[in-house]
Amino acid sequence: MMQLIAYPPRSEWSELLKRPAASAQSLERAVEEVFTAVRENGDQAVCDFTRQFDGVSLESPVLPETEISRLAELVPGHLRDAIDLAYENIRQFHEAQKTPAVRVQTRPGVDCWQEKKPIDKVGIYIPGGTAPLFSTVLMLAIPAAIAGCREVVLCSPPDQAGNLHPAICYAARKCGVRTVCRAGGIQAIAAMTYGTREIPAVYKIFGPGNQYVTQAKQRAVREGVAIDMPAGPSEVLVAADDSANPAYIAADLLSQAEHGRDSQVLLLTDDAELPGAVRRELETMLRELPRREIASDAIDNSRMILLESSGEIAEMINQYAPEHLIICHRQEEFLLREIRNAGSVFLGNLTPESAGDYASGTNHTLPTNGYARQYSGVNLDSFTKAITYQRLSDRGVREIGPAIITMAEAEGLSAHALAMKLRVADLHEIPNKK
Ligand code: HSO
Ligand code: ZN
Repeated sequence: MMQLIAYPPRSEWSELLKRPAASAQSLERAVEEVFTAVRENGDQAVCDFTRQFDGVSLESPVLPETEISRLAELVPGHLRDAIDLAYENIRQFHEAQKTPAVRVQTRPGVDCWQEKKPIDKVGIYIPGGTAPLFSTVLMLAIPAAIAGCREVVLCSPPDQAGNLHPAICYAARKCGVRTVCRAGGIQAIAAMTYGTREIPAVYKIFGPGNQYVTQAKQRAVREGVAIDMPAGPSEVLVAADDSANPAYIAADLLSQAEHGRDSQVLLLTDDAELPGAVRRELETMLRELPRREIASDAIDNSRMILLESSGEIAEMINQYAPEHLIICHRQEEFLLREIRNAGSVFLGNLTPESAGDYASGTNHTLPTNGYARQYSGVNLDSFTKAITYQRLSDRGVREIGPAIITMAEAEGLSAHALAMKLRVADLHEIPNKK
C-alpha cells in the first residue's frame, strides 16, 4: 500500500521524488543487434524478429488495406461511436493549434516571416500486449493529418494470429493512415529508421513503448531521426485537500497505476485526514480491479505526502514536474499561478485523467520522468517545423548592409562581408562605398 510521509523536511524532498533509474546497458546491446540486422537484412530481419519475439510468422510486415478494413469492421458499434466522438474532439483541439504565418518588417525594406511546414514522413509506434492503445493512434495520427504530413507509417506488434487489434485498424483508417505495419519493439523502430522495402524510413518517430522501444528511439536519434520526446514510465500527481472526493482520487491513482508496475503515482495534500480516506478507497477498489496485480505493485512503490501548505504543494510539484497533474484543491487559482512544470493539468473533482487519456481533446502523449521541465506534450507543432523567410529591398540593403559588413569583418569572415558589399556597391547610393 502507498506509504504516507508526513511533513518531510526540504532536505529530503529530492530523495522522495526520485524516479527509479532505468538500467540501459543490457538494453543497448539488444538494440544494437536488432538495428544492425534490420539495416542489413531489411524486411527479412523484421519478420525473423517478429517470429522470435511475437511468436508469429509473417510473409510481409505490411497489413494490406483490405485486411485493415476487414479488421476495422469487427469493431462493435458502441466502440466506434466512442472513437468517433474522441476523434472529433481531438481534431477540434489540434486544428485550433494552427498558427498564422508571422510577418514582421524589422526595418524598412527588411521583410521577415515564418511559416510552419509539415514533416513529410512520420512514424507512429503503438504498443500491443496487454493493453493495445488504440487511443494513441488518434493522439498521433490526427495531428499528423492536420499538419499535412505526407507519409504516416504506423507500426504495432501483431497478435498470435498475425493481426492488429481491430480498434487500432479502425482508428488508423479513420485518421487516413495507409501504411500499417505488423512490427513491434526494437525492430519496428529500426525499420522506420533505416527503411526496408516494405516499411518506409521516416524523419520523426512518435509514440510510447516499453524500455526496449524507448532505448531504440534513442538509437534512432543517433541516425538522425527525430523523436517526440524521451520517455519513461507513466505518472500522475494528485494535489488535493478536503474539497476532493477520496474515491475519485483513489480511482485516478489506480488508473495510472494499472498502466504498468513501474507507473509512478503521488498524492500531495495539506489535509491530514485525506490520506487515510484515500487509502481506504484504494483498498476496496484494488480488490475489484482486473489489473490489480500490476496496479498494486505500482501503488506499493508510490507515496502520499502530507505537506504544510499549498505553497509547499506548488513547490514540490515544480520540483517533480509530473506528466499528469490533477488538482482538487481550494487554492486552485494559487496553484495554477505557481505551477510551471507539468505535462497536462486536470482541474476539479469532475476531471479525471481518463478524460484527457481518451476523449476531451487534449493529447495524451506527454513528457514523463521530469521532462515536463523542458518538453511539451505532443501537439500540432510536433508534426511541423518552422521555416523562416526574408527579402531585402534597396532600402533594406541600405538599412542593415553596413552593420552586416561591420559584423562580418569583425568576425574575420570576409566572404560574408563581400556578399553584402557587392549589393551595397550596386546600389551606388551608400556614402563611403569603395
Ligand atoms: N495515460 C496514458 C495514456 C493512455 N491511457 C492511453 C489510456 N490509454 C499516458 O498518458
Ligand atoms: Zn492512461
